[in-house]
Amino acid sequence: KKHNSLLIWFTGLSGSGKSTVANALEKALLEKGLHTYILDGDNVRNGLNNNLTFSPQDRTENIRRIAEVAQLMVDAGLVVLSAFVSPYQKDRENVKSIVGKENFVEIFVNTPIEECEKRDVKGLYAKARAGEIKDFTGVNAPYETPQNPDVEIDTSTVSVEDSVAIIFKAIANKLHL
Ligand code: GGZ
Repeated sequence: KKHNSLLIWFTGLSGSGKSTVANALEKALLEKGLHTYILDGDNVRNGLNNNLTFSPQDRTENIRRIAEVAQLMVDAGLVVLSAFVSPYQKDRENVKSIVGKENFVEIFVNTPIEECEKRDVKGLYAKARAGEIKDFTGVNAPYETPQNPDVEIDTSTVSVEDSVAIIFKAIANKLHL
């Protein structure tokens, strides 16, 4: 492989800690001199994918476009960290086939929904419970548990720092570190 590039795919419920861990991991990778980019809801759903809802069909299209963008970035030599709920197994498998299995690492942020809901950073769980959001993952839309993730972390019991160390160890080999 020409570049030190990789797609690090975080999947998990809203509030599970995907973005927090991805941001901390990015810092560690930057310190190693790698070139990185974070894809998340803030920079993708507000722009490229601002015509998509949270219906099953639109989530599939959301993830497909993200995978194609990530593929270009991996091609350009970046370590891409992505933080999307990505609740469907078939969508995550499609990402892996788009970027190639040798360029793909799956991180399952398996924080219990009770903890995610307790955090409720954006108040979305409360709204979903009140019936104000339909199709909210974990409340009234499914989350299909990853069957064979490369790494699984629970941010209710493992610190961000330790989570980064665990992931770093799992990917160091692939990044020739
Ligand atoms: C799940 C939703 C929903 C619904 C808005 N279901 O904690 P957040 O706020 O920042 O992360 C969630 C984000 C999920 O967008 P993704 O693009 O990651 O989803 S998917 O991969 O399934 O396409 C949450 C917010 O958007 N949000 N409505 N109904 N999360």
